[in-house]
Amino acid sequence: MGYRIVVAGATGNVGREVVNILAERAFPADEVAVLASSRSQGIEIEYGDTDKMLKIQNIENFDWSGWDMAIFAIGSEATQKYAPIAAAAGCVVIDNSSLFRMDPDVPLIVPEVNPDAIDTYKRKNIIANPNCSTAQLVVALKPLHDYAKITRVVVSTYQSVSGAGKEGMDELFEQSRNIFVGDSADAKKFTKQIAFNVIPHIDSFLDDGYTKEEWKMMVEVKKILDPKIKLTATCVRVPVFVGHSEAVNIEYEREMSAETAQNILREAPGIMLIDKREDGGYTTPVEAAGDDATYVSRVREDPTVDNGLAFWCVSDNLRKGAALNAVQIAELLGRRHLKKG
Ligand code: 11C
Repeated sequence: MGYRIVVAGATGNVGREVVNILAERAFPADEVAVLASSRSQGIEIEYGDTDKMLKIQNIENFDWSGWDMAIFAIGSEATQKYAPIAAAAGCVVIDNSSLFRMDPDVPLIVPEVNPDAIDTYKRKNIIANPNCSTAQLVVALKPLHDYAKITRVVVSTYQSVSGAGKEGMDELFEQSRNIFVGDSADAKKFTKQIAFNVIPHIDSFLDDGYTKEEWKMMVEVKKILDPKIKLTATCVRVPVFVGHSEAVNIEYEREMSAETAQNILREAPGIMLIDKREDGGYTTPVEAAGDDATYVSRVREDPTVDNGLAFWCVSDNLRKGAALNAVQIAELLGRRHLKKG
């Protein structure tokens, strides 16, 4: 016997990936329900590369009882409305939005990093999935932190437009084409032209001058990995369709040589170390897109601080940053708490 699992927001960038990844990983599902708004009701979508087709159901009148778990990719506003209804009906919600991440009664999980934290999920029947830029970072930081405690992280991100949804991808495509043919490049989704440009602004501004995206990295790393880690971030949108990159600078309590870090990362779960100190001996977002791994390259010591280390890290933001991590949480939940068969 397998699970009855729901994907809410199955027509969006992340929801589509969730459906593909469930099929790809042969998630033990007896039944998969795909939900979206009434606009998409009745549309048929493929269950990955299988022959199976799934019909979109209207989330507004969906009956959540009898479903084991639901992966939500519908944004904070709709999550606020539907997650409590699903959770109260006994369907465990694995939520991609930022709504519940910092709720002390909701575990925020990256399975390679803090699997044990899932054990408190029953407090609300909700489990949160972190922000994409946090997920790949903690996968890389965790094994290094286990060896020599991290005290401070300075991270600069280079985030793809798919993080801003389909509208973000469409805007990069249309602006690039318009500029080529000499038309205007009006910004709609982003605050400035994104084609052939970079924008040092993701999500809304906070009073202290940081953006919410930067704040999320700071607080989520503390919640998932270690509240003692101090982190400062600068989050930048770049004209890349899929794949977030991060330049990471770390200070440790004790010495961490580049060679030790490379050896640790080579063995670490979820990490692919591609670090040849030669032309092209590193990974870029184009190569990471479509893959599950978090790629780490350019590992080197930082001689300007005590026990400093720097590296470059790239991952598919729609997969490890969102859909894959959510499916891994569903698998973890099944293994630890909702055993079937
Ligand atoms: C971006 N990281 O690239 C964002 C998208 O809190 O889940 C995901 C936002 C979130 O724009």
